[in-house]
Amino acid sequence: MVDNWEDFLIPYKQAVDELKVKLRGIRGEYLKTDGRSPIEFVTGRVKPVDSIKEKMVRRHIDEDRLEEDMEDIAGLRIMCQFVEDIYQVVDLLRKRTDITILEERDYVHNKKPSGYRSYHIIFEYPVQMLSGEKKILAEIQVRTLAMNFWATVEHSLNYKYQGEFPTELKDRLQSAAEAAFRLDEEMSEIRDELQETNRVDDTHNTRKPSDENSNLQ
Ligand code: 0O2
Ligand code: 0O2
Repeated sequence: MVDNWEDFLIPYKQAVDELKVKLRGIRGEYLKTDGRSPIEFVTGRVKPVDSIKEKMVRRHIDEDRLEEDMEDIAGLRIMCQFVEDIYQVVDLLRKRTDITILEERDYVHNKKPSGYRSYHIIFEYPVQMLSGEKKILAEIQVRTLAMNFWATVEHSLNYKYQGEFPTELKDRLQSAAEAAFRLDEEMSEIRDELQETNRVDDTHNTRKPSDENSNLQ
């Protein structure tokens, strides 16, 4: 049993705070070295006690098994501009030595029935407590800005609606999720075409002097 929720959540809060600093640090490092980062912004939260209790009932999780069975008490979100950035961030997370990945769920290419898309990573993270090291479970959701827009609005509609959506509204939410994904695909295509245009321009620019030289010969 959890005697004191505030005390129980201390290592989770510590983990969220530490990981926000670390992940925002990666963004800073990218911006400094490359001028652009696959991480647009990072948010994080400790699951509120009411939501923990609601999920315990919904998922039949025993209070004594919370630490082992509830993976998202500490949750972070990484927002990216492009779908490709999601996989770059995931690769980066796989290489980190401060987190031990236990499970990956690719809802980007295997969307949930609701239309939801994101890449979820469940991992173990060691927190240094007064009493020594404590390993906790945590979750990082990696998604594009468009996926985040859809999930945020759908989540708040769901919350307000307090129950199952009528079928017609479910269908419309699913097609809104598809529209968001098409937007992601279109933005990636535009980026690729711009890069191609720049590459061709660069090739022309670097060729010019030698072209001029060959004219001189
Ligand atoms: P900046 O300079 O505003 O970018 P905290 O721990 O207090 O820093 P907290 O309480 O976790 O932040 O807030 P939250 O909601 O998790 O937001 C964290 C960061 O994400 C903040 O940036 C927000 O500005 C940024 N953010 C939230 N929503 C959006 C959004 O829709 N678009 C963009 N681009 N950023 C967003 P910083 O790093 O605190 O500072
Ligand atoms: P929060 O803090 O409100 O975001 P379950 O929680 O049982 O549905 P499971 O199998 O434990 O799911 O994990 P899953 O499905 O990999 O991830 C659950 C989390 O993903 C949810 O957390 C949401 O954050 C997000 N998510 C999954 N499906 C949807 C969806 O259809 N719409 C939106 N908006 N978000 C979704 P929680 O528990 O809801 O917590």
